[in-house]
Amino acid sequence: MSVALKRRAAEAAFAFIEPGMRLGLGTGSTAAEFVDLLGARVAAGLDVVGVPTSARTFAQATALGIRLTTLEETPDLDLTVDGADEIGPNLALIKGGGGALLREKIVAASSAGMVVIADASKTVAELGAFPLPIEVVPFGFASTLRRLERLVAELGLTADLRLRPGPASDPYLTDGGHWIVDASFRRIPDPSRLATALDATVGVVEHGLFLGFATAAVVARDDGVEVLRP
Ligand code: ABF
Repeated sequence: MSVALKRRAAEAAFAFIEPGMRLGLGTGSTAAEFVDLLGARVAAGLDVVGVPTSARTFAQATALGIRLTTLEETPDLDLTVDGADEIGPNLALIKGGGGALLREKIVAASSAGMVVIADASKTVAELGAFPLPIEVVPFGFASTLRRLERLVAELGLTADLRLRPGPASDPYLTDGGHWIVDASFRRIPDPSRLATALDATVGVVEHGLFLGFATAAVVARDDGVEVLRP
């Protein structure tokens, strides 16, 4: 996906921003474009406050001089702007390819609205081609993985522990100190059913199915921007 399209989607998201808003700030390369543009608007006088969804976004927003708060200080947010790995029917999302799904979901759940920014390659007729990230507690991992494998294997598919990039095969560690299993479902015909099953799996902290969160999606194409609603 081109940086120009990410930037175009990020720019168009400002149609949803009003002075004084309490914003959730997403993670990933598209969300980073939004934070970058927000930094410029803040420098030009826009007064907003943000809650970052990752250590990466915290560092970026701090460097840009964006005023930050926490959900402890500000538990109710107006709007979250974040990217996604897949955008399906009714704006059901797969998120978490960037490893920040837990904080992303908590921040989205604390927000009155959520605008997803993406290029058109992220829109799909059915979720599941992108492996679903599932955040798990390291304690008892082998046991949790068996439960997940049972769930996934019914469909003949696989669940793999995500590793850190590099030669050592250490698990990827989230900001919350958890690990991530990427589950290849290929097709998720009934996202709510799968979300319910994952919510009931002991050892799973959170999963990347975001159902009923997005209130709009700003999708950038070569010839312009389209706003999708659920
Ligand atoms: C975050 O960043 C994640 O939920 C999602 O996994 C990822 C999308 O990244 P990018 O914008 O770099 O494609 O939004």
